[in-house]
Amino acid sequence: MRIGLVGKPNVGKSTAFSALTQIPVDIANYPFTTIDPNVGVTWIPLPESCACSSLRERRESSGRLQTTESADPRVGSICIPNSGSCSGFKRMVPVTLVDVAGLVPGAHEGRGRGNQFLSDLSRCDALIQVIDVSGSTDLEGNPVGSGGSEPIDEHLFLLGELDSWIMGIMEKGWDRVSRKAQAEGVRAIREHFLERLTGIGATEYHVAAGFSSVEREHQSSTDPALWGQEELRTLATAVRKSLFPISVAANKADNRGYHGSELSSEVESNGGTVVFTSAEAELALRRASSSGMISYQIGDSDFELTDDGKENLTEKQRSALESISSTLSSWEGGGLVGLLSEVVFGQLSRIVAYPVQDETHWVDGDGKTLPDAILIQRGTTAKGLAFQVHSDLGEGFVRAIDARSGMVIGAEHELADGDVVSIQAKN
Ligand SMILES: Nc1nc2c(ncn2[C@@H]2O[C@H](COP(=O)(O)OP(=O)(O)OP(=O)(O)O)[C@@H](O)[C@H]2O)c(=O)[nH]1
Ligand SMILES: [Mg+2]
Repeated sequence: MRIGLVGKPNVGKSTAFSALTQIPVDIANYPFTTIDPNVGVTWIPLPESCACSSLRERRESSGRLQTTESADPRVGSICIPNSGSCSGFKRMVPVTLVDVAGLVPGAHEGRGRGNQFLSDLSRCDALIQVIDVSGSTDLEGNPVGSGGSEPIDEHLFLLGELDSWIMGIMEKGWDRVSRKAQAEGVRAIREHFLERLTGIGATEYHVAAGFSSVEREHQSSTDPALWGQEELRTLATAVRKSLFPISVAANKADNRGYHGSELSSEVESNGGTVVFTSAEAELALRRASSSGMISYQIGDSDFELTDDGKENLTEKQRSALESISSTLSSWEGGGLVGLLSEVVFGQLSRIVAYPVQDETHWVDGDGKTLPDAILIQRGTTAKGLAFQVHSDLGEGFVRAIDARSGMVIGAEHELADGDVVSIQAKN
């Protein structure tokens, strides 16, 4: 799972990146602080309890495990994650974040940093646009104090730039291809687009979505060989929508309450979500936590002072942290982590599957309990999961076993959320 943080310069993309990944990066109140992209990993909790809670129940009811003691540091969890963690059956799974340079109007014509860096977004499953809702920066990211750009303008120009970028990729060689297509037919055109767009992650599915969109919106343009700018733009927009679903972090919300509903309706009508955030506030809590002053879980708005904190923080520092936390808890949506979870589990409809080797004990070859929690697309089959674990496992797939029921499942069986699956393959 890979998510890109995009937006105009100076909105808090790097601040959000740093709050989520705990990686220190350059943050400053002027445009183009970030030039080369930052890439890092953050962790989000699965919406449902980890499968180790079912395993624990089974073991307890068969008398093979005592009930949890109150002093258990893992609060009942018995899995051994290869990556991430699990405590109180709250299983954390990794999400890769990419924080790129700011985008300004006209980027596709080379303005600002141009749009070369957009290729860094190519393999992203979704984008989060960070928007400055405080009005403290103009469309180019210059600090203006107040009265900066309108959030809806910030959003629409970004969509336009992404479309122009995709269109620029599609247009290379178009004249030649459209001439050729007059002899060879539509297939040559579809192949051209696919060839041009695979580099940014598009498949036949995305190109087909683009073609359907042109058919709907330009009903008289039946011959693709004669398509001009308008049809190509419709195609680019449709490809962008299916390739890069977008949600919005309405950031710097600590600075000014923003009540515009125009942005929300635009984003939501395309399947996205808007959540109020203060990346700066979340980063401050995160820093206080890593310096040992407070105990704070990323994604929470509450914290507790540690003994160190009680001893070392001044009254002013304490009340600053408290005011940050009360601001964060006054907003719905769970801040940056809440937004990420909504993108992954809501907008992208990801569910989780736990591949194991031994369907009786739910362990891998090394005896590790439920080591992997893999995010899969809803509708993924048993064989699809096998491929996601390893191409050898997919190619040699023989059958799988649903470890919860003990039943054999075939290659085409669609997995459900939380399935524990043992895959048997020829080696
Ligand atoms: N008030 C407030 N300021 C914020 C918030 N998030 C970030 N900032 C400030 O906004 C400025 C820009 O933050 P960055 O994270 O560098 O922004 P960016 O979008 O990465 O900027 P570029 O890399 O230049 O595109 C910094 O001064 C941050 O401290 C926030 O939630 N509230
Ligand atoms: Mg930055």
